[in-house]
Amino acid sequence: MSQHATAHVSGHYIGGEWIDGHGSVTFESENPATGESLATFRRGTAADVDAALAAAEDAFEEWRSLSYIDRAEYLWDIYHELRDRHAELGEIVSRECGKEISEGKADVTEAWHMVEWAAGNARHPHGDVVPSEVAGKDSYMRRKPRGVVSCITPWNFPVAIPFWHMAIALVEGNTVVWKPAEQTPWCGQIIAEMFEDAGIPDGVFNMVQGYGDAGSALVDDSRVDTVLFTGSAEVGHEIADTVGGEPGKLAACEMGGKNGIIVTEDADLDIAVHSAVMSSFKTTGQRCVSAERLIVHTDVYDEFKARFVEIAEDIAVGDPLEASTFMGPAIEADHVAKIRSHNELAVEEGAEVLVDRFELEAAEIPDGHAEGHWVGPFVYEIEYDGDLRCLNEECFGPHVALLEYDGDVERALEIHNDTPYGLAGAIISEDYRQLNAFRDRADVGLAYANLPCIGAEVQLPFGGVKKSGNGYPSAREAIEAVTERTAWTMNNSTEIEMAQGLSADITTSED
Ligand code: UN1
Repeated sequence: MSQHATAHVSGHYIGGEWIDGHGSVTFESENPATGESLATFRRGTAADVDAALAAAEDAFEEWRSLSYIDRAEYLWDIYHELRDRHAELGEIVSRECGKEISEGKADVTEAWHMVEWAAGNARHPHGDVVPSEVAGKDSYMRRKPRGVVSCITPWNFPVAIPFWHMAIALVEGNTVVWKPAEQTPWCGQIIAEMFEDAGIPDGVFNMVQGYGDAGSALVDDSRVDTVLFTGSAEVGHEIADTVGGEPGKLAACEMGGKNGIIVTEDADLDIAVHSAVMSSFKTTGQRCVSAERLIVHTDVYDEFKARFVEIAEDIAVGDPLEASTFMGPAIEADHVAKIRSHNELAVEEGAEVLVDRFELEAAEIPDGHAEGHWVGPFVYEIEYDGDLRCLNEECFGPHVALLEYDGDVERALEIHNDTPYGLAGAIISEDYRQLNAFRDRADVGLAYANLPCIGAEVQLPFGGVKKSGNGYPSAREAIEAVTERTAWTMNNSTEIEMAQGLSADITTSED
């Protein structure tokens, strides 16, 4: 696809073919930094999802009968293409979702890391040899694919997260129907082209472009064995509820957070300020692991506040394609409105506003970018109260609260854990006891010490607790959600001998 494909309308990839599908509605991919249209796509319908699921179901038996290593070969082709096209694809990510260019490129890097992990894992053991009580028995834990996997992915990691889902699902022997986020269909189109270039057998990988209605069709259909979802808590909980009622079907939902960083009285403040700025403002606060709460000990509060505020006042918001930019725009106009309402809510609840760059000065907006969805940092301090909505509801923007605490690390942890979410968090301290207290007691799936709470690597399980996840981590651990385990026991003897001392004698009335 060319870099300006507005004249052309791109369709869906189903059963090894590019098709227009059943619907007549199209939608645009928009550059959030300029408002310009990048390309036009067909909006998928329930009938298109139906066709894709039929193709995926048809392709399953043949695909599962290949070896892991043969299946992984297709992914290695994609791995090389991702690497070869790094700069080009990084720029496309930045243009389509507004992340600054180093983040656009890191998204592509994270994608090939995941492909490398999943395809490399094809040569690693996939189960365990388990001892038996009975010498003549061999027991094994084996894995087999679940079948058809639906993947629904977000716009903020438009290349990496699709591969968190699909690389593992495919290597494990499942077939896939994927719906990319409606904000980033261009990245979706390119990834589908890569699968086509790799020559993946027809129907093994399918992509339907579209909105939530296509996503619902992908969740509801009885041919789907696993739904992999990464996105908002609102949608994720709906999916988990729907799927929970269907026996045999499984949903792995990774959602957001109201992530916090604790800065104790023993913190190195250079590390604290650096980590907080990265966690709150990188990706314009639009990571599910971004920090919206900074919980700072009273002994270091004033100094931390002064240093953090000074940077927030000045942080470079601008054209995502410029290397000097730290924060690009928000993804879309509706999201800007949502960020505004979170900022207003904090004020209504008594926030003392320290930095308000929500409306950027005209001079801060780069030339030719007036139609972009610009927002800057919003920093406030507020007295901690567990009932405040602003401390419980995720904004998904550059919106961050400073909370002063007094007392020991247990007090900081109490505040830290007092949200419905539990995805990521960090502690900044030079005292190893405080670090270990956080490691053991923070209600999060991703915990960091003396680091930002963003930037997890793919070889770690990625997932949260409480409202942030439903118990099936993504990335490396998606393997659990796309396979069934079989406990396989084989007898090498001609006698039947049972475990637990259970008698294997058959007695009859004659005995
Ligand atoms: C997300 O925040 O939506 O840990 C995903 C990170 C990235 C993935 C983030 N590897 O920051």
